[in-house]
Amino acid sequence: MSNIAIVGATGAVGQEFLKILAERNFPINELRLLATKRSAGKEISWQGQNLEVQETTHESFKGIDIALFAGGSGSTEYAHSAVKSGAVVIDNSSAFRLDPEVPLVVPEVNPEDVLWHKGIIANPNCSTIIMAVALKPIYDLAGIRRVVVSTYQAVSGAGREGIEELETQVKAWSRGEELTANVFPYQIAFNLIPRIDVFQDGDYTKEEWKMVLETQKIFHAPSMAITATTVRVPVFRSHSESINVETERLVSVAEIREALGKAAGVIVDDDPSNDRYPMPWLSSDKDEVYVGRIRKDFSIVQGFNLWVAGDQIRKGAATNAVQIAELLL
Ligand code: 2RA
Repeated sequence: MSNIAIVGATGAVGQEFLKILAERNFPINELRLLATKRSAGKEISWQGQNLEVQETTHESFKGIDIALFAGGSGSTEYAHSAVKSGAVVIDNSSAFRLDPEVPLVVPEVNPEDVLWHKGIIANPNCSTIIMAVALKPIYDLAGIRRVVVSTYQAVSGAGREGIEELETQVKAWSRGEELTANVFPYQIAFNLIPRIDVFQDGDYTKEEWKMVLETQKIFHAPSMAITATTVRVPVFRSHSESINVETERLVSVAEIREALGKAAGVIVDDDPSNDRYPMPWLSSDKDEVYVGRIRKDFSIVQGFNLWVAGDQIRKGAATNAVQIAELLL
């Protein structure tokens, strides 16, 4: 039985941690809920217990075996203190993901990397996790030379505030009122915004660079050519991704579909004649990554197209982190 701390326990991902730990019957002796001063004192009911949220301090981790960090600035401030107290940190922020001393893990892809952690294990970005789960069986079957991905990312990727902004704008629209944008740079209701996070080198956004660099690290494939365009869409939950893959070796669509069908964490939902394909409606509140629209890219010799949908709060964050914790048991 482990002593577990959740840092950021009151946010969207923190709340999902509680749900997933309960669903998966994670063996817990003590569960310590930590958050900012503003949330300290709140009571959260979990598995028949009333747990009081404590303010996160550098002394909060005494006796903790595994500290799950939901993300945000708390990671850089407290992760090393948690490690010094003897905890293994599983961090959902981007702070340590590209640190060569920190493994970046998707359990279906590179579980063995937890073996070399030095106290911190990084949870990849949600859109990266969803893509990596879908790419893994193709990578094992035929190798991957190049990936071109476009994402369609739910507003809940920006947290509870993102959900509230879409709801408010849709209600204002239905009443014929003016729509205001605060969380996103423009109105998101009935709109698409091709910008997630800040713009960086080459006019790629930070989200797009995450997909490129994190995927190369997870697959230990720095030469895997990847380009990404990440887009915010007016969907509440689940990220969808259009993925074009060029394989190293010649394979058929049937071989790819078969490999995906056998892959851990994947559900193939691909029957165009019966209008079956992945959608956020189907993938939300699930841990599996749904893959469909599997077809040849006729424009190149070894090209394939996939359409993927996955719950970015579950598999894209909380479930992936808890699965990493399970690897430590
Ligand atoms: C987003 N992946 O969707 C980013 C952070 N969760 O906003």
